Amino acid sequence: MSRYELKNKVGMNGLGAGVWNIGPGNDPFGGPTRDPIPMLDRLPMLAEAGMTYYEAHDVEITAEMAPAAAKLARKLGLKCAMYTPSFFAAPVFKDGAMTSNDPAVRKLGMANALKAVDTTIVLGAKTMVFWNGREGFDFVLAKNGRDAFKRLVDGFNAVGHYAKKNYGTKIKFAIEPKPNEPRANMYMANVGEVLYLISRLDKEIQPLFGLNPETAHSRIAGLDYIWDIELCLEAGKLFHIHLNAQDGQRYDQDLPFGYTEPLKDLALLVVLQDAKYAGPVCFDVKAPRVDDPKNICDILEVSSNNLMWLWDRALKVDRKKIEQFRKANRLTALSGYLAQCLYGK
Ligand code: GLO
Ligand code: MG
Repeated sequence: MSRYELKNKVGMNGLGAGVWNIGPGNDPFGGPTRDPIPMLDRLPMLAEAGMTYYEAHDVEITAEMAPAAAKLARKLGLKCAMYTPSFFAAPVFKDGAMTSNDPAVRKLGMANALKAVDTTIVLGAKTMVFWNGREGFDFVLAKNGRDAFKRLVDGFNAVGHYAKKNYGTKIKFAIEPKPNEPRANMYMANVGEVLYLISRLDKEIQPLFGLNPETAHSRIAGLDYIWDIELCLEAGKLFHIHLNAQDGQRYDQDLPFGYTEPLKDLALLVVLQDAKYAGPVCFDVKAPRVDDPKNICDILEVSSNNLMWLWDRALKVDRKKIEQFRKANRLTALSGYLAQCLYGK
Protein backbone atom coordinates (compact mmCIF):
# COMPACT_ATOMS: atom_id res chain seq x y z
CA MET A 1 0.00 0.00 0.00
CA SER A 2 1.27 3.49 -0.73
CA ARG A 3 2.08 6.04 1.96
CA TYR A 4 -0.39 8.67 3.11
CA GLU A 5 0.61 12.17 2.00
CA LEU A 6 -1.00 15.26 3.48
CA LYS A 7 -1.72 17.90 0.87
CA ASN A 8 0.17 21.19 1.44
CA LYS A 9 1.61 19.92 4.73
CA VAL A 10 4.66 21.95 5.75
CA GLY A 11 7.76 20.07 6.96
CA MET A 12 7.57 16.37 7.73
CA ASN A 13 4.81 14.68 5.75
CA GLY A 14 3.14 11.30 6.15
CA LEU A 15 1.58 9.57 9.15
CA GLY A 16 3.04 7.57 12.00
CA ALA A 17 2.12 5.06 14.71
CA GLY A 18 3.73 3.24 17.62
CA VAL A 19 4.70 -0.42 17.51
CA TRP A 20 2.70 -0.78 20.75
CA ASN A 21 -0.45 0.33 18.92
CA ILE A 22 -0.77 -3.16 17.44
CA GLY A 23 -0.34 -5.08 20.69
CA PRO A 24 -1.76 -8.39 21.93
CA GLY A 25 -4.95 -6.85 23.37
CA ASN A 26 -4.38 -6.86 27.12
CA ASP A 27 -6.18 -4.33 29.35
CA PRO A 28 -6.17 -3.79 33.13
CA PHE A 29 -8.81 -6.52 33.58
CA GLY A 30 -7.61 -9.21 31.23
CA GLY A 31 -4.57 -10.64 29.57
CA PRO A 32 -3.75 -10.82 25.88
CA THR A 33 -6.35 -11.98 23.38
CA ARG A 34 -3.84 -12.34 20.51
CA ASP A 35 -0.34 -13.72 20.20
CA PRO A 36 2.17 -10.90 20.55
CA ILE A 37 3.80 -10.04 17.23
CA PRO A 38 7.61 -9.82 17.47
CA MET A 39 8.57 -6.14 17.52
CA LEU A 40 10.64 -6.11 14.35
CA ASP A 41 7.82 -7.89 12.50
CA ARG A 42 5.60 -4.93 13.34
CA LEU A 43 7.67 -2.55 11.20
CA PRO A 44 6.64 -4.09 7.85
CA MET A 45 3.04 -4.11 9.12
CA LEU A 46 3.18 -0.37 9.82
CA ALA A 47 4.74 0.23 6.41
CA GLU A 48 2.06 -1.91 4.78
CA ALA A 49 -0.61 0.13 6.62
CA GLY A 50 0.71 3.25 4.84
CA MET A 51 2.72 4.71 7.73
CA THR A 52 5.81 6.81 7.01
CA TYR A 53 6.95 6.81 10.66
CA TYR A 54 7.18 4.32 13.48
CA GLU A 55 7.68 4.94 17.18
CA ALA A 56 8.93 2.61 19.91
CA HIS A 57 9.79 2.30 23.60
CA ASP A 58 13.20 1.16 24.81
CA VAL A 59 11.63 -2.09 26.06
CA GLU A 60 10.18 -2.82 22.60
CA ILE A 61 13.14 -1.98 20.39
CA THR A 62 16.05 -2.24 22.79
CA ALA A 63 19.44 -0.59 22.34
CA GLU A 64 20.77 -3.96 21.23
CA MET A 65 18.06 -4.35 18.57
CA ALA A 66 18.38 -0.77 17.32
CA PRO A 67 20.95 -1.28 14.52
CA ALA A 68 18.85 -4.12 13.03
CA ALA A 69 15.68 -2.02 13.40
CA ALA A 70 17.33 0.97 11.68
CA LYS A 71 18.47 -1.25 8.80
CA LEU A 72 15.06 -2.86 8.39
CA ALA A 73 13.29 0.52 8.57
CA ARG A 74 15.58 1.89 5.84
CA LYS A 75 14.71 -1.09 3.64
CA LEU A 76 11.00 -0.48 4.25
CA GLY A 77 11.25 3.27 3.68
CA LEU A 78 10.11 3.88 7.28
CA LYS A 79 11.56 6.53 9.58
CA CYS A 80 11.63 6.62 13.35
CA ALA A 81 9.56 9.63 14.46
CA MET A 82 10.40 9.28 18.12
CA TYR A 83 11.91 6.92 20.66
CA THR A 84 10.88 6.81 24.30
CA PRO A 85 12.07 5.25 27.56
CA SER A 86 9.49 3.16 29.40
CA PHE A 87 9.37 4.46 32.97
CA PHE A 88 6.13 2.69 33.78
CA ALA A 89 5.97 -1.02 32.85
CA ALA A 90 8.73 -2.65 34.91
CA PRO A 91 7.87 -3.34 38.59
CA VAL A 92 10.95 -1.34 39.65
CA PHE A 93 9.23 1.82 38.34
CA LYS A 94 6.00 1.12 40.27
CA ASP A 95 6.27 4.49 42.02
CA GLY A 96 7.67 6.42 39.06
CA ALA A 97 11.24 6.91 37.87
CA MET A 98 12.45 10.50 38.18
CA THR A 99 10.12 11.24 41.11
CA SER A 100 10.56 7.95 42.97
CA ASN A 101 11.47 8.41 46.63
CA ASP A 102 14.16 5.74 46.18
CA PRO A 103 17.47 7.22 44.93
CA ALA A 104 18.46 3.87 43.38
CA VAL A 105 15.31 3.90 41.24
CA ARG A 106 15.96 7.51 40.19
CA LYS A 107 19.50 6.52 39.25
CA LEU A 108 18.25 3.60 37.15
CA GLY A 109 15.68 5.87 35.47
CA MET A 110 18.44 8.33 34.58
CA ALA A 111 20.69 5.58 33.20
CA ASN A 112 17.80 4.32 31.04
CA ALA A 113 17.02 7.84 29.85
CA LEU A 114 20.61 8.52 28.77
CA LYS A 115 20.83 5.15 27.05
CA ALA A 116 17.60 6.00 25.21
CA VAL A 117 19.19 9.27 24.02
CA ASP A 118 22.00 7.24 22.40
CA THR A 119 19.50 4.80 20.87
CA THR A 120 17.42 7.67 19.50
CA ILE A 121 20.52 8.69 17.53
CA VAL A 122 21.08 5.12 16.27
CA LEU A 123 17.46 4.99 15.07
CA GLY A 124 17.83 8.38 13.40
CA ALA A 125 14.90 9.97 15.26
CA LYS A 126 14.98 13.68 16.00
CA THR A 127 12.69 13.48 18.99
CA MET A 128 12.61 11.60 22.25
CA VAL A 129 9.32 11.53 24.16
CA PHE A 130 8.84 11.34 27.92
CA TRP A 131 5.30 10.33 28.83
CA ASN A 132 4.65 11.09 32.51
CA GLY A 133 3.95 7.37 33.06
CA ARG A 134 3.84 6.71 36.79
CA GLU A 135 5.24 10.05 37.96
CA GLY A 136 2.58 10.81 40.53
CA PHE A 137 0.99 9.52 43.72
CA ASP A 138 -2.02 7.59 44.95
CA PHE A 139 -1.84 8.61 48.62
CA VAL A 140 -1.49 12.14 49.89
CA LEU A 141 1.90 12.90 51.44
CA ALA A 142 3.31 9.75 49.82
CA LYS A 143 5.77 12.12 48.16
CA ASN A 144 6.85 15.64 48.94
CA GLY A 145 5.45 17.52 45.93
CA ARG A 146 8.09 20.22 45.99
CA ASP A 147 10.88 17.65 46.13
CA ALA A 148 9.21 15.69 43.32
CA PHE A 149 9.10 18.80 41.15
CA LYS A 150 12.75 19.52 41.91
CA ARG A 151 13.64 15.93 40.96
CA LEU A 152 11.88 16.41 37.62
CA VAL A 153 13.80 19.63 37.00
CA ASP A 154 17.11 17.97 37.96
CA GLY A 155 16.29 14.89 35.87
CA PHE A 156 15.35 16.75 32.70
CA ASN A 157 18.31 19.11 33.15
CA ALA A 158 20.65 16.13 33.30
CA VAL A 159 19.10 14.55 30.19
CA GLY A 160 19.20 17.87 28.32
CA HIS A 161 22.84 18.58 29.15
CA TYR A 162 23.86 15.03 28.22
CA ALA A 163 22.14 15.31 24.83
CA LYS A 164 23.53 18.78 24.14
CA LYS A 165 27.08 17.81 25.06
CA ASN A 166 27.08 14.65 22.95
CA TYR A 167 24.77 15.46 20.07
CA GLY A 168 24.31 19.24 19.94
CA THR A 169 20.77 20.01 18.83
CA LYS A 170 20.21 16.74 16.94
CA ILE A 171 17.63 15.52 19.46
CA LYS A 172 14.74 17.36 21.03
CA PHE A 173 12.60 16.22 23.91
CA ALA A 174 8.81 16.21 23.96
CA ILE A 175 7.14 15.72 27.34
CA GLU A 176 3.69 14.10 27.10
CA PRO A 177 1.23 15.15 29.82
CA LYS A 178 -1.59 12.93 31.07
CA PRO A 179 -4.00 13.27 34.02
CA ASN A 180 -5.75 10.67 36.23
CA GLU A 181 -4.13 7.48 34.97
CA PRO A 182 -2.33 5.26 35.92
CA ARG A 183 -1.81 7.15 39.20
CA ALA A 184 -4.77 8.89 40.85
CA ASN A 185 -2.73 12.10 40.84
CA MET A 186 -0.18 12.71 38.14
CA TYR A 187 2.73 15.11 37.94
CA MET A 188 2.96 16.80 34.52
CA ALA A 189 -0.79 16.23 34.22
CA ASN A 190 -1.51 18.90 31.63
CA VAL A 191 0.06 21.20 29.06
CA GLY A 192 0.24 24.23 31.36
CA GLU A 193 2.08 22.26 34.03
CA VAL A 194 4.66 20.99 31.55
CA LEU A 195 5.22 24.47 30.12
CA TYR A 196 5.87 25.70 33.66
CA LEU A 197 8.30 22.82 34.26
CA ILE A 198 10.19 23.69 31.07
CA SER A 199 10.42 27.33 32.20
CA ARG A 200 12.28 26.11 35.29
CA LEU A 201 14.93 24.13 33.35
CA ASP A 202 18.42 25.54 32.76
CA LYS A 203 18.17 28.33 30.20
CA GLU A 204 20.69 26.85 27.76
CA ILE A 205 18.77 23.60 27.37
CA GLN A 206 15.23 25.00 27.47
CA PRO A 207 15.07 25.19 23.65
CA LEU A 208 15.55 21.40 23.53
CA PHE A 209 12.33 20.79 25.47
CA GLY A 210 8.76 20.92 24.21
CA LEU A 211 5.56 18.88 24.35
CA ASN A 212 3.74 15.93 22.86
CA PRO A 213 0.07 16.59 23.64
CA GLU A 214 -2.32 13.67 23.10
CA THR A 215 -5.99 14.13 22.20
CA ALA A 216 -7.39 11.65 24.72
CA HIS A 217 -5.23 12.96 27.55
CA SER A 218 -6.79 16.42 27.30
CA ARG A 219 -10.27 14.99 26.94
CA ILE A 220 -10.13 12.61 29.91
CA ALA A 221 -9.51 15.71 32.02
CA GLY A 222 -12.42 17.52 30.36
CA LEU A 223 -9.96 19.95 28.77
CA ASP A 224 -10.11 21.19 25.21
CA TYR A 225 -7.41 19.58 23.06
CA ILE A 226 -7.45 22.43 20.55
CA TRP A 227 -6.64 24.97 23.23
CA ASP A 228 -3.91 22.69 24.57
CA ILE A 229 -2.42 22.59 21.07
CA GLU A 230 -2.76 26.35 20.65
CA LEU A 231 -1.05 26.95 23.98
CA CYS A 232 1.90 24.79 22.87
CA LEU A 233 2.03 26.65 19.56
CA GLU A 234 1.99 30.02 21.32
CA ALA A 235 4.96 28.91 23.39
CA GLY A 236 6.78 27.54 20.31
CA LYS A 237 6.72 24.13 22.01
CA LEU A 238 4.59 21.88 19.82
CA PHE A 239 7.32 19.33 19.04
CA HIS A 240 5.14 16.27 18.39
CA ILE A 241 1.50 15.14 18.52
CA HIS A 242 -0.35 11.97 19.45
CA LEU A 243 -3.74 11.88 17.79
CA ASN A 244 -6.57 9.56 18.78
CA ALA A 245 -10.17 9.81 20.03
CA GLN A 246 -11.82 9.55 23.42
CA ASP A 247 -15.45 8.71 24.18
CA GLY A 248 -16.08 11.08 27.09
CA GLN A 249 -14.35 11.55 30.43
CA ARG A 250 -13.36 8.03 31.38
CA TYR A 251 -10.27 5.81 31.18
CA ASP A 252 -7.83 6.43 28.34
CA GLN A 253 -9.27 4.63 25.32
CA ASP A 254 -6.87 5.36 22.45
CA LEU A 255 -9.72 5.11 19.93
CA PRO A 256 -9.26 5.72 16.20
CA PHE A 257 -8.63 9.38 15.33
CA GLY A 258 -11.77 11.13 14.11
CA TYR A 259 -14.19 8.64 15.66
CA THR A 260 -15.89 10.60 18.47
CA GLU A 261 -15.58 14.34 17.82
CA PRO A 262 -15.06 14.89 14.09
CA LEU A 263 -16.08 18.55 14.19
CA LYS A 264 -13.48 19.33 16.84
CA ASP A 265 -10.94 17.26 14.93
CA LEU A 266 -11.68 19.29 11.79
CA ALA A 267 -11.12 22.50 13.75
CA LEU A 268 -7.90 21.06 15.17
CA LEU A 269 -6.58 20.46 11.66
CA VAL A 270 -7.47 24.04 10.70
CA VAL A 271 -5.34 25.20 13.63
CA LEU A 272 -2.41 22.93 12.67
CA GLN A 273 -2.57 24.01 9.03
CA ASP A 274 -2.68 27.72 9.89
CA ALA A 275 0.21 27.34 12.33
CA LYS A 276 2.20 25.52 9.62
CA TYR A 277 2.87 22.67 12.03
CA ALA A 278 5.99 21.05 10.59
CA GLY A 279 6.36 18.01 12.88
CA PRO A 280 5.15 14.50 12.14
CA VAL A 281 1.48 13.58 12.50
CA CYS A 282 1.41 10.46 14.64
CA PHE A 283 -1.34 8.31 16.11
CA ASP A 284 -1.36 6.77 19.55
CA VAL A 285 -4.19 4.29 19.21
CA LYS A 286 -4.83 0.83 20.57
CA ALA A 287 -6.03 -2.11 18.51
CA PRO A 288 -8.96 -3.24 20.70
CA ARG A 289 -8.83 -6.66 22.33
CA VAL A 290 -11.94 -7.80 20.43
CA ASP A 291 -10.25 -7.45 17.03
CA ASP A 292 -8.98 -10.61 15.36
CA PRO A 293 -5.24 -10.75 14.74
CA LYS A 294 -5.72 -10.48 10.99
CA ASN A 295 -7.54 -7.16 11.44
CA ILE A 296 -5.12 -5.66 13.91
CA CYS A 297 -4.20 -2.79 11.57
CA ASP A 298 -7.84 -1.73 11.05
CA ILE A 299 -7.34 0.94 13.69
CA LEU A 300 -4.55 2.51 11.60
CA GLU A 301 -6.60 2.39 8.43
CA VAL A 302 -9.64 3.98 10.08
CA SER A 303 -7.53 6.66 11.80
CA SER A 304 -5.67 7.45 8.58
CA ASN A 305 -8.78 7.64 6.42
CA ASN A 306 -10.53 9.88 8.93
CA LEU A 307 -7.48 12.09 9.08
CA MET A 308 -7.07 12.34 5.31
CA TRP A 309 -10.75 13.21 4.81
CA LEU A 310 -10.72 15.79 7.59
CA TRP A 311 -7.39 17.26 6.45
CA ASP A 312 -8.76 17.93 2.94
CA ARG A 313 -11.94 19.40 4.35
CA ALA A 314 -9.91 21.57 6.74
CA LEU A 315 -7.94 22.96 3.77
CA LYS A 316 -11.22 24.06 2.24
CA VAL A 317 -12.53 25.84 5.35
CA ASP A 318 -12.79 29.52 4.42
CA ARG A 319 -10.68 31.36 6.99
CA LYS A 320 -12.22 34.70 5.97
CA LYS A 321 -15.66 33.37 6.84
CA ILE A 322 -14.41 32.42 10.30
CA GLU A 323 -13.20 36.00 10.76
CA GLN A 324 -16.54 37.39 9.61
CA PHE A 325 -18.51 35.18 12.01
CA ARG A 326 -16.23 36.29 14.86
CA LYS A 327 -16.62 39.95 13.99
CA ALA A 328 -20.40 39.67 13.78
CA ASN A 329 -20.46 37.69 17.03
CA ARG A 330 -22.36 34.92 15.22
CA LEU A 331 -20.70 32.05 17.02
CA THR A 332 -23.54 29.57 16.70
CA ALA A 333 -23.52 30.34 12.98
CA LEU A 334 -19.76 29.71 12.98
CA SER A 335 -20.37 26.25 14.43
CA GLY A 336 -22.98 25.69 11.70
CA TYR A 337 -20.47 26.71 9.05
CA LEU A 338 -17.97 24.19 10.39
CA ALA A 339 -20.69 21.53 10.39
CA GLN A 340 -21.41 22.37 6.77
CA CYS A 341 -17.70 21.98 5.96
CA LEU A 342 -17.79 18.62 7.72
CA TYR A 343 -21.09 17.12 6.62
CA GLY A 344 -22.00 19.13 3.53
CA LYS A 345 -21.15 18.18 -0.02
C1 GLO B 1 -0.21 6.49 27.40
C2 GLO B 1 0.67 7.25 26.53
C3 GLO B 1 1.78 6.41 25.94
C4 GLO B 1 2.89 7.25 25.42
C5 GLO B 1 4.08 6.41 25.08
C6 GLO B 1 5.19 7.25 24.48
O1 GLO B 1 -1.28 6.89 27.78
O2 GLO B 1 -0.07 7.90 25.55
O3 GLO B 1 1.27 5.57 24.94
O4 GLO B 1 2.50 7.99 24.32
O5 GLO B 1 4.54 5.78 26.22
O6 GLO B 1 6.00 7.77 25.44
MG1 MG C 1 0.65 8.91 23.79
